[in-house]
Amino acid sequence: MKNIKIIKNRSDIGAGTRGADMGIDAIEIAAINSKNDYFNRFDFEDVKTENEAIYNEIAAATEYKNPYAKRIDSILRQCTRLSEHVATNIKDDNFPIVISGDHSSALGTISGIKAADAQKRVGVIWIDAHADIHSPYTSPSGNIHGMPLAAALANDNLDCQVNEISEETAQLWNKMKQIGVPDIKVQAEDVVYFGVRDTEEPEDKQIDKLGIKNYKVAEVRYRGLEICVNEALSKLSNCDVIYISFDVDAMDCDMVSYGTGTPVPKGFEPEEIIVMIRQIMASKKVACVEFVEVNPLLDFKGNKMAETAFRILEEMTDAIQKLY
Ligand SMILES: [Mn+2]
Repeated sequence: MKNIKIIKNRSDIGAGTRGADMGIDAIEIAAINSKNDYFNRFDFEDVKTENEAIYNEIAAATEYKNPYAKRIDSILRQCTRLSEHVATNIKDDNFPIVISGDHSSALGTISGIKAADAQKRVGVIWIDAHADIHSPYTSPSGNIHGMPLAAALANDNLDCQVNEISEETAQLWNKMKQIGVPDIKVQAEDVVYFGVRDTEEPEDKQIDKLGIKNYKVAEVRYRGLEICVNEALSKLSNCDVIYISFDVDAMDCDMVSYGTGTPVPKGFEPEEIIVMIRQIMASKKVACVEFVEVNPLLDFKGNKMAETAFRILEEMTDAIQKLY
């Protein structure tokens, strides 16, 4: 049985709104308030953050130079650090559960999975309201939490270029693609989306061009969750390992909570996420999972988003303990 390792990555500098760095603590408080000793049961590691980049004048000057990839120098360091934590734990035969702030971290996690064994083909199941496949060349906001998949695929989508980026941004962005291993981490055919429903035009074109399958909420309900997850797993059957990236905004904000940076209605129910993740876990191919974008500062239902995330985390951990 693998030893579970919780990796706490309290970083929110890839988001446009502050507070996702507190998501981990909100999840821990959800556990404490339900008298659950979850966070005492497992080993954990804290990843050093760069969150001071928000206040630091030098970093602010860099932000001015990189408007289409805000705080990219700090995010590059943060993702590199997270990548090292993930790679070390996988090499030690641990099962890393990464709890991050904003979703830019996923690039670090994927890079770490690839760095642990570059020969292994990595499949990605991306459960999210957003496609996160912008590059600095296409992003309307310049927030890097919308870009991790583009960096992992090493695909800038230049056909849809909107922004003229600086030389500095271009160089740092290329370094983002080199974290962990110098090559691309994931092939487009090995990526599957669940629940993506809030995209911009350059992303739509890129998803079409790369042929990435998106299991929309309506399709999943119409065809059946089990059938869709089975189909996704068979699409990834040539992958040696699978990474699950769970952005809590995949869930329906009206039904669950607005405690996340970019809430979107008409998403999944928590129960659907639990069934989905349990079925993916049953493939016994999952090497790492990540939870992101819980922002308790935006939650007007108390701590509901973190409580929901914790419930999913517990179910998922139970599946890991039984199967890995
Ligand atoms: Mn996301």
